This record gives sequence, structure tokens and C-alpha cells, in this order.
Amino acid sequence: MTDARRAALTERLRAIGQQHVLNWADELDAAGLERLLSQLERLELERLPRLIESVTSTDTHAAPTSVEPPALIECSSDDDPRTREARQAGEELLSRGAVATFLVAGGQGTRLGYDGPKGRFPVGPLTNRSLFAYHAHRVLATSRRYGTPAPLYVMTSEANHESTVAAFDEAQHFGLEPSQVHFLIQGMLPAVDREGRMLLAAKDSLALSPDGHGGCFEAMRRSGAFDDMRARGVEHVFYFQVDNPLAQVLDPCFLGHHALGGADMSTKVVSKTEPGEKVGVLGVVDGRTAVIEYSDLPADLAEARDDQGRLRFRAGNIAIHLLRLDFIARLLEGELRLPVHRANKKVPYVDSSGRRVEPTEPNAIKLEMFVFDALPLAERSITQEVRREDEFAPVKNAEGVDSPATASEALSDQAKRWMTAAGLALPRGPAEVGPLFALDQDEFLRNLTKSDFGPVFDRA
Ligand code: UD2
Repeated sequence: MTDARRAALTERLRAIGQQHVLNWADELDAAGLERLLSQLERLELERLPRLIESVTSTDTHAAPTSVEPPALIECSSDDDPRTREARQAGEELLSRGAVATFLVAGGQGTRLGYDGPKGRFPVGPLTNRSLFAYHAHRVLATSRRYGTPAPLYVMTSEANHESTVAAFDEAQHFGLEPSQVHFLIQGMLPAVDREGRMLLAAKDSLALSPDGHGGCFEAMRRSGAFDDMRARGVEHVFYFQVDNPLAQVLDPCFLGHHALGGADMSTKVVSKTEPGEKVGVLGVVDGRTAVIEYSDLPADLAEARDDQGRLRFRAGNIAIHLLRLDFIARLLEGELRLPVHRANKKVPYVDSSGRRVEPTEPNAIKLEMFVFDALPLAERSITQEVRREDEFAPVKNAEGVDSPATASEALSDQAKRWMTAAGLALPRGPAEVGPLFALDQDEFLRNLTKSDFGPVFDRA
């Protein structure tokens, strides 16, 4: 059996010029050989030459010829007829069960220095509610509000899959029906040397790393999640990142603008705080909406102001998207393709004499795909500007900016704004509103009873 598998892989590897990764196979014990063969079987080997070629050929990164700021839609109060119409359209989709949530949580959380899936990290100002709990409770609260369970798909990676599933199990899926929650593992891609040859981390294993959040589409196909969405009648997918406890999951207004605008893929943005803030910005590049990495935005454009003194390119990407399922289908059918990005990294490897080398300089290219590269492939796209204090407080670093402390503070500040609107006295310390108590200020005011006075407002 193993011989047949090995022979089949040798053939496939030879066809793509990568048979060297089996050079040490004869030396391996049964477990080592099994590890290597199954790693290789999980890769889509036939797809690799195209990916590798695109990152090892000379830098094809062409500067855009024309860049304009995107038109920004705002969601104001329901006094505005456009907002009201959008909200109603979004609510209608939610009531019909036509929207799925898709949480990307495959990252390693290296910058946070936390040993476990980032979603487990406690950020609730007083309850220590975790990032996963915030997201799951928003899905649950929205499902209750519209009387239809919205499915939650959680993308993990090989490194954190089991601990992520365990976190949901231990918390009884945070109140969601187990059948509402699906886990899918993102794919891995091999690191290659400058000649495009796959590197071995050891004689029995490839140097692999997760394929980036852009790997979500392939993961949807491979895991059956895409077919499951189709079978459930899902028309749009709400995509968001695990690190932002303020993400307004399934926001009906955003949904409505996206659907009424006939968009394939839409994005929420916040105003950049200053020209040098390190977030990608949305721009219309050669007629198509795209995310421009901060390192690619020329300084004169980063600093340019409009006639009201605001940054012209201020639309900072907060990585909240809506995608039409038919658009995802076109990506999966290969009609549309995501590009691959290269990152030059130091990757320990086994050299041709079988010695393990710890490089001191970048020696390898890691391949990665980004979800926002799907944006320019969309025929139509909506960009909605939201208030940072209401919707964006990411946990990226252990301390300082974008840390658990700043996220907790933002959650507490939001709770206090709602308390102020209700005429409640503010506590000296933090306050907290659980998503099951209220998803927004209007709901907070509606749900408040005489016995609720803080500082924690929560429901089961
Ligand atoms: C991302 C965006 C940035 C901005 C910011 C908002 C990129 C390259 N940049 O920055 O423009 O929008 O977010 O917060 O994305 N993930 C996976 N699998 C992977 C890699 C990442 O699931 O292989 C998930 C990860 O768990 C997290 C999210 O994607 O939820 C973002 O990953 P990141 O922390 O690497 O992104 P960051 O902070 O560089």
C-alpha cells in the first residue's frame, strides 16, 4: 500500500520537477515515511508550478496607473431613507436564512505571544468573555432576532484546529446549536528556495505554512462547506477576522447595501487615524476596487487631503467583507483566480547532503494568498465607512496599540456610550454589554429594565 502511494507520488512529483523531496525516503522509518507521504498527498501538487512560477519570476508587481478613492457609503440613522431601505433588505435576507458567517481564525497569533487559538483570548472588560464568545454570541443573538439560525463556519489551520474545536466544545458552542457550527482547516503551502524547489524541514517533513486567509475559498470547496452553504440556500457570506471583538457580525445595513447594490464583494472601512497608519486602504485601481497595502501607497497619495481636510485615501480596511456565493463559485471554478504573494523568510531546511541548515539570512520564499485580492475580480463592490469606535478594536499585539487592553477599553467605552444614552450613571471602572443583551444601542435601550443598572449587562 505504502509502496503504491510512494510510486504514485514519485510520478506526480517528477512531472512537476520536485522529486528531490523523496531523496531521503529510503532512510525513514514507517512513521516518518507516513508523515511525508501524507503531507504530499494533502498538497495539490499539480497546482504548484503555476503558484511557484508566479512568485519566483522577476517581480511582476506593477505600480497602478490610476488610483482614485472609492465612493464611500455610510450607514446613518433610519431617518435616512437609503439606510432604512438597506436595513430592511438586510433583515429580509437574515429572516430567510440567506446569509452565512465565516470566521477566519487560522493565524498563529505570534505577535500576541499567546499559546493557544487567538479566539480563546479573554477581552470582556469585566466578564473576561473571549473573542470566540463575542463572535458566537453575535451570531446567536442575530439568529434569535430574525428567527432563523445563521450558520457559523470557522476556518482553522493545522496548528490550531483541535484546540479551536475544543474551545467550542467546552463552551457548549457558546449557546449555538452544534449543527450551526462548522470547522474547516485551511490548506498549507510549501516554502521554496529561490529556484522554486520545495524545502524539507526534516528528512521526513516538508517546510509548510498556512496558505493565508485567501486560502478560505479552497478550504470551502475541499471541506464541503461551499456545498453545505448552497444546500442551505445561502446567498451571501459574511467574512470576518477573529481578532476584532467589535465586529458587527451580520450587520443588516451593510448586507442591504451590498445586496441592493448588486455587489459581488463588499468591504467595511474606517478612517485612517494618520497618513502613516499601517493599514491597507481601499482605492479604485484602474477602474476596479482594490486594497492597496500601506507599503505600496506612495507618500504623496497617503498624505493627500480632500477639500474638507480629510485624508483622500483614508478608507482603512478592517477585513470585514460580504461575498455573494455565486462570486465564490466563480473563484472555485477557476474562472477567477487569486494571485499569490511572496514573503522572503528564514526557513531551516535539509540541504542536498542531508544536513539541517539554520539560515541567518532569508533563504526561502513562503507563499500566501489574501482574501482581499478577490476584490478587483468583483464586477461590483460596495465600500461602507463605519465608525472605528463602534466596529474596530483588533487584538494584534501583547501590549500598546491594538492590544487586549485597547480592545477591552473600546468595548467598555461602547457600553458607557449606550449607558449614557439611557441616562444611566456611569461606573468608575469599566462597563460591559454582552451581545446577548443587546447588539446595538437601540436594542440596549429597548431591553433595559428597571433592575438593569450595570456595570455588566448580560443575558444567557
Ligand atoms: C490584516 C490585513 C490588514 C488589515 C488588518 C485589520 C492582511 C495582509 N492585512 O492585517 O490590511 O485589514 O488585518 O485588522 O491580511 N488568518 C488565517 N489564516 C492565515 C493567516 C491569517 O485564518 O493563514 C486569519 C487570522 O487568524 C486573523 C486574520 O486572518 O483572523 C488576519 O490575519 P493577520 O493577523 O495576519 O492580519 P494583519 O493583522 O497582518
